[in-house]
Amino acid sequence: MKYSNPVIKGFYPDPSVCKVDGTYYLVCSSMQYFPGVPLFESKDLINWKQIGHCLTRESQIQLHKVNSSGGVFAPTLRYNNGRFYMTTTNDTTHQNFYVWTDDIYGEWSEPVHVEQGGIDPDLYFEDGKTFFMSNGTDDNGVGGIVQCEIDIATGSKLSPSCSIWQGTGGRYLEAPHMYKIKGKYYLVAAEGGTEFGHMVTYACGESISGPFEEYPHNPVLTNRNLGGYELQAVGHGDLIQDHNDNWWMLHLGFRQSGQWLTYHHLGREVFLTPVTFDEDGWFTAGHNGTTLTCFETDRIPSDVVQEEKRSYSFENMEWEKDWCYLRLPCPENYLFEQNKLTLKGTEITLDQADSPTFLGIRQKDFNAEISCDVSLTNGEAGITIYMDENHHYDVAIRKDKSGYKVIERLNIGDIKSIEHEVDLGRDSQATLIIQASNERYSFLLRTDGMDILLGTAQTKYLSSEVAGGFTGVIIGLYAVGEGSSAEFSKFSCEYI
Ligand code: 6LW
Repeated sequence: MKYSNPVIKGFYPDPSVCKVDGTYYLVCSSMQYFPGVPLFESKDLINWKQIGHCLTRESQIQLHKVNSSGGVFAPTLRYNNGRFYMTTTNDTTHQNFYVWTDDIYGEWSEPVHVEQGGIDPDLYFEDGKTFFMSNGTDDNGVGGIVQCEIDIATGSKLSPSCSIWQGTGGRYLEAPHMYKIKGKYYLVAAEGGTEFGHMVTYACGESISGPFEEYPHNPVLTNRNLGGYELQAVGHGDLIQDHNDNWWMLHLGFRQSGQWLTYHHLGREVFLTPVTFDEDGWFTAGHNGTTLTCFETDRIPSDVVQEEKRSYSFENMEWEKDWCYLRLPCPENYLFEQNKLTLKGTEITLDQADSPTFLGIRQKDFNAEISCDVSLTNGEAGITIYMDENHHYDVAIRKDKSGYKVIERLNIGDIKSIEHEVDLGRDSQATLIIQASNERYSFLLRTDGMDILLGTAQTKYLSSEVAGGFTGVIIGLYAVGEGSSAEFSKFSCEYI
């Protein structure tokens, strides 16, 4: 059968995967968004369904006023002795921790902290022992992939932290994962930075703490030499063996836009690439070490169909699984009713690295039409195409002394500008529409059955290359202004 990449679209970076009783589970990083660490399941590695989040309580993750692209960095998901473990870093507080659950559909534990620094922690279980790895600096000040043994019940270190591998010389050695395959230890990591030079490298050894011999043809996976190809920045992968013992890698990458000096704005997404071991115990990945938009493979049964939901509405989404907040939300400001959402604004605006009243979903594809009926009492409420507090485009209803208006506002770095206003007079409600393409967003107002184009803006200015950071565009419904309240209904996001 043929399958297409990405297998999970939109801002879902740094995937990590494990398999339990024939089901695959996957987690991603989530930075400043709450709940943290989206959790998915799949029966075939191609169709993934979100089943929840690992970090659902304030006591598990400190996100208050964290910087954008701070907060929750790359997680690792593992299963041992009937228990799931998810370990990650709060990059803002520089803390590594893990949470656990015995019920993958239930709540996760309070955090257990590990006193080893660095990012991208990994857990590896063997013969009753637990090894913890991250990228950073060891107890002697040596950099690289750093490892110690921990007590899994308490998180306390049972051995000093030692740097066990320094990578192949690429910048930003990160994302370490340890595996034991046919008696040998494989240390897989990412290098090159999570951008166009990203790559997966690995080394192999007889002992868990090395020495490790580098795979002679590293990087084993990278698209860095495929200039004009849509899929770029592939790296940061986790290996998994399927039901028929075939090996795969789930890893991140992005889809680029533009021709020269390309960019990406939908964030880093999840890709699936076949992995093959040779007789000497080395493995190769993908098509000559690259990832393709489409793989034809007989490893996946031909009756498996890759499905994709293209149409999203209040009716077919779940508030708790599909939507996310910025940092720590104030629950009183969100009222969920069947097919209707009421938001109460505060004085916190979208331009602050704080928690404005905001509820969003990832933009999963380039071409889309988003629309929503918004009705306002006071203040301002609408839809934002949001990258971070300094990079977002808003279409909203706003009340001022002369009555209600629809506005289109662009917020690009230091430039914050209301580009267009349409007077609604005493009418406090409107249908707001955003049309998205690879290169532009168009903002419209529908009134009396007519669409009025307010303006357009380039996707480029919301890209990671312009805004910086590790996130992707989120489609947010928001309200701003102390005492303001707005009702949202008939929300629709159709991918075209
Ligand atoms: C993550 C690091 C990376 O922790 O990006 O792709 C960082 N690599 O491994 C943030 O997602």
